Amino acid sequence: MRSLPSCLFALVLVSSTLAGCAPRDHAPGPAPATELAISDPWARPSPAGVTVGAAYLTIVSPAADRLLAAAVPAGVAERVELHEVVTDSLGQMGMQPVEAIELPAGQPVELRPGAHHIMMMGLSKPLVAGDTLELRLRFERAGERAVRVPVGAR
Ligand SMILES: [Cu+2]
Repeated sequence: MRSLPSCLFALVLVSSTLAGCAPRDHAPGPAPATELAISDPWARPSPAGVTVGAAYLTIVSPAADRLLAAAVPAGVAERVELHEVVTDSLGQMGMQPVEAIELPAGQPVELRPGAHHIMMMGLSKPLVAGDTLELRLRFERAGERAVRVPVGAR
């Protein structure tokens, strides 16, 4: 499942170069990415009784873009926020919502524990290892993308 987004990406590349019909042997190395790529999505299982959960993934955008919002299907969570992790003047770690996550052109932006992440608040049921979360991401330039996020410990 983890390789699904990159497989889809490869399919898009193949179909967009069919017109040129270059033989594979003579292809001039990897083409520069023209599509936003999302890889390695995962969500942490949530312990029973905990109603918040976090999802992580890596985004590479060919052009500068911004992740503006994330959403899950109705009934899964009350709301979904983009969060950053901050350390206060006492050295205490906390997290807070951000308006957007900046995506510099061509640079992988990793949402991971201890950094930016997607926060689900008011989960109607715990996230259980083996489940899949249907996440929708909204980008300023690239528009909407659907991501299947496997739930599992890392
Ligand atoms: Cu958070």
